[in-house]
Amino acid sequence: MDCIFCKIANKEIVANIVFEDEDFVVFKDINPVAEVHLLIIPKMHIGSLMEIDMLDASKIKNMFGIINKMADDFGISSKGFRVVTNIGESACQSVKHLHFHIIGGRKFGWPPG
Ligand code: DGP
Repeated sequence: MDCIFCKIANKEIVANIVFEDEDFVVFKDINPVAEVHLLIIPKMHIGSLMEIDMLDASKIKNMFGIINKMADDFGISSKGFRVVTNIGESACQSVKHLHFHIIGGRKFGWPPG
């Protein structure tokens, strides 16, 4: 499968990886929209959140724990940060491999554009 995030997970292409365990990789987004802009992906190819059943509950819990740890480690948890996953065309999902954006370091507006 020609998936850029699978290639990052498999180290076939370079990314600025800031965390990795058996199931997940966290790396810096190539087009950051804030001072801190990370992406967490499962190493397994999952198309979007709509296919979350491919991950068992303990791994999903682990993933959110990693998100919180990243927010702590990058100093954005105290002031607040945003976790976003885009699903499908209307939401502008450009990479069809499940990823959560972890974004912080500035004040955000609501609703999002
Ligand atoms: P989304 O629109 O939710 O599918 O966001 C995909 C994000 O992935 C987007 O913010 C840019 C980022 N991205 C795409 N290709 C690469 C890449 O090769 N390396 C890195 N680090 N980020 C990428």
